[in-house]
Amino acid sequence: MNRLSKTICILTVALLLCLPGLRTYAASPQKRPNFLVILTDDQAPHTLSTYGNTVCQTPNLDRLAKEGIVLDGAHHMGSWAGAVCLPSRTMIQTSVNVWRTEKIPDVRKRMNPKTYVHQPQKWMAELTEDDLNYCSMPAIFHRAGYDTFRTCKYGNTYEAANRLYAGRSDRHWRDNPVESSDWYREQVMGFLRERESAGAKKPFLIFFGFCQPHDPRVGKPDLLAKYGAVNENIPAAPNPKSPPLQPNYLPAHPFHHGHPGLRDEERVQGVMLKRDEATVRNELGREYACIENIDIQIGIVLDKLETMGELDNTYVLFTADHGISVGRHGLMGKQNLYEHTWRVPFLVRGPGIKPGSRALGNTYLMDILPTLCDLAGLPTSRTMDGRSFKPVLMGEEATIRDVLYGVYCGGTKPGMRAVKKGDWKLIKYDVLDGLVRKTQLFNLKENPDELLEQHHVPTVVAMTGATPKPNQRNLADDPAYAEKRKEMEALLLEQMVKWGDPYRVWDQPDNN
Ligand SMILES: [Ca+2]
Repeated sequence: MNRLSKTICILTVALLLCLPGLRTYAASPQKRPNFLVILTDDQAPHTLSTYGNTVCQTPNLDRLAKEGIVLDGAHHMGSWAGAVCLPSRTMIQTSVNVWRTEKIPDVRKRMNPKTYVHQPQKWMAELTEDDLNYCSMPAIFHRAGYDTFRTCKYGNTYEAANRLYAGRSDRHWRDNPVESSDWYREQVMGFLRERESAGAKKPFLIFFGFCQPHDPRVGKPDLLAKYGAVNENIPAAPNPKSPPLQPNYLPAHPFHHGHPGLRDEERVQGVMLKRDEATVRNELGREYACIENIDIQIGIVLDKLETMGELDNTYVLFTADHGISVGRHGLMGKQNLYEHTWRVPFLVRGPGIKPGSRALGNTYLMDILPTLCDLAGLPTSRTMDGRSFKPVLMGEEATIRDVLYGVYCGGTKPGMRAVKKGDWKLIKYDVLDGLVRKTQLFNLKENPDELLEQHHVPTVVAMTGATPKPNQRNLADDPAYAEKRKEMEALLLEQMVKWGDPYRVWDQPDNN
């Protein structure tokens, strides 16, 4: 290199270092964000104060909501099995839609704790780019240099992706449920303490799951007492300290849900087929006791992240695998498409998110993975059906889609379908070999709790203390809304075609 070339080279380097953007990059490359994805098992948004609950106390989740964004329109897409967890959790890990999850050959495969040896490096190495799990949550973030860790339940969850987390500490959902939430928290704390002592520099992705408030909702004694609930020997009269009935409580659903023998509707410990006030209020007390305990565990982890100086560089997401009824509409389970069950709570805190913000979002759980990729600056994959809602989190958009589609067909076929657009929602039931064929049409702005004719019955009003307005009912057969129903019916069919729904309900054209 001659003198002139050297001079030009030095001047060029000096000029580049003077450019503000490049100088910043050269001095300190931007730190990549961490992710803490918190997932509860069977929790309706309505259990949190940020969604209007005035009884269940969750100060740590309230803080998360206050310091981040709350989504009012987060949904799971549905299920083809009574175990709604299974497709839901598969959608979270892979971002494929509900019907595609059904076709995954090993989707029902379970971990056997007696023979399981965790070998994530081996399993990662065996993946080819054609494998769906190549673009699963743990695989993508592992390849991107993240330290991935998972603690959650095994059983009714997607094993082929779960085993790809570099660190894994799972246990069965029925294994000592009263202290399970503390146990899951301790697994995360152990992971964080190890990172701390090792001086770990890699960014992390932690998948932090709980197996509550799923039944049996075995609460700790002090929290049960606080919510006037007991685990056993439920009194015939309601405990006055137990939570009040929900405004859409019913003593029975007006028609059969279509899944005979369904565990969640018939065999929940302490509930079984009972829907009386004392039983439902006791179950709500048990549920709230479990949720407050979960909140305590989340608080401990968030405090630890703050102490480690990691909290402000971490996206903390809180959601559930689906909602649940617990007495609303006379149902107990998660196998329906009312708002309490179709929707999920969704809170996010992290870099760039305006504290105290709120948006509709219109998201599915399968959107989580592309969103995490987007937030981490990683490419998404063509295998994903979900889409990033980062623009919603950053306050740039209110929603990422206009229309939402929901499925339940774990019982008799074709089952239930729902579609929602704007204020309007349609649900159709075609079950028990044509014995139940029903349509419901709701204006959710005027009737957010999806009240039915049965909610107007004086004995029900006396129990809930909520007097419905005349138009707070199913509008499907009201001639004034015939056009709206027609429009929503067409929209439902369009969505069923779009997502590859293999079934049609009785009044839709045959798809053969
Ligand atoms: Ca669940």
